[in-house]
Amino acid sequence: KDNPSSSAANNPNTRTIEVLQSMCDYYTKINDHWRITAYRKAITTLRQQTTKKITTAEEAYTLPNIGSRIAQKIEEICTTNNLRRLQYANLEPTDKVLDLFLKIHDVGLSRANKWISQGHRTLEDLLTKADLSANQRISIEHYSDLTSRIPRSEVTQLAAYVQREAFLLDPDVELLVGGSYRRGSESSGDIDFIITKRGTTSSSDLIPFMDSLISILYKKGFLVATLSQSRREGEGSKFLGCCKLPPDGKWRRIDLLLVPETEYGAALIYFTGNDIFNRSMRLLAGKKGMRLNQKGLFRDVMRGRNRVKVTEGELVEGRSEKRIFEVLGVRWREPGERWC
Ligand code: DCP
Ligand code: MG
Ligand code: MN
Repeated sequence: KDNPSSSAANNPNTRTIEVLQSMCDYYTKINDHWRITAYRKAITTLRQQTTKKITTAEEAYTLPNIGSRIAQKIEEICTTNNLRRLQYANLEPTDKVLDLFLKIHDVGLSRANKWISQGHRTLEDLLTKADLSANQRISIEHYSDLTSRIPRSEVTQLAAYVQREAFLLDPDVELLVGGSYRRGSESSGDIDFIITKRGTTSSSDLIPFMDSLISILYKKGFLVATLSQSRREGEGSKFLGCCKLPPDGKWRRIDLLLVPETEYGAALIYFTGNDIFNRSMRLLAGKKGMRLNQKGLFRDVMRGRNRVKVTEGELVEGRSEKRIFEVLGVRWREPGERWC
């Protein structure tokens, strides 16, 4: 029989197992039997992976007894060397501060921990003593607005406001609200617009429209901040910012995503989510020798060493959401059914 300690030392997944084990210990403390079992099974599977480090959720999910949620956690552990949820689970005072800081736009674990190690404990500390980017400052100044959920009725109003201005600029442009709103959630963290127009083949075709829309929405007092804006063709053109219903609505996070008609179906799937559903769809595409991303479903993607992509492959379908489900051989799921 193997010596358990020596095999543990050789297992490239030791660190991951350690973190999962402390999650499991936590669930043991709170008597969550279902999760205890799920974590134990996942740990057993990882212990058997003695030659390969599992670093992505996709890889993890293909292994026996690892579900999509734990698969995602494995990826998070490998990328951050820790797990946010675990730190929330313990009630150390610094963890509450961490929780507070992590909700600031663009702040990840390393930034938040750095502030903590510099002695900052409150938002006021950050505003007065920390070295902040313009976006971090905006996000802290409007912290309570930006971290509160947006009621569905308000998302509807915000959407109507943007759609009206967009229609006046160009009646042929279509703006649909994706994300949690499209899945039917009673409240959302932000508002995600997917913007397209018939006849477009590149997101850059929509950039002049986006520029005019943004400028008019600023003039009207609807847009109040720009967090980032990308006009690059590769990952698509988008605007991330903050808006409010004039004259004195709460500050809300808004995302505008420009999508050409040729990619609309794939973009709808991606931006409707949820993220776990997206992972399982991409995984399924992979199992069928295809690749799904926010631009389309592709076949014959050439990969070289270390699975690095050599070519994008041949586009199978991009326009139609329904068609992508069909080609993948999965039953159509209404947006409200797209979680896990
Ligand atoms: N998305 C994803 N993977 C990510 C982030 C996002 O697949 N890491 C996709 C799925 C999400 C969509 O983009 O549904 C929109 O992202 P949001 O962060 O706005 O998430 P939701 O709209 O789903 O939820 P929320 O109500 O918190 O905004
Ligand atoms: Mg959203
Ligand atoms: Mn969003």
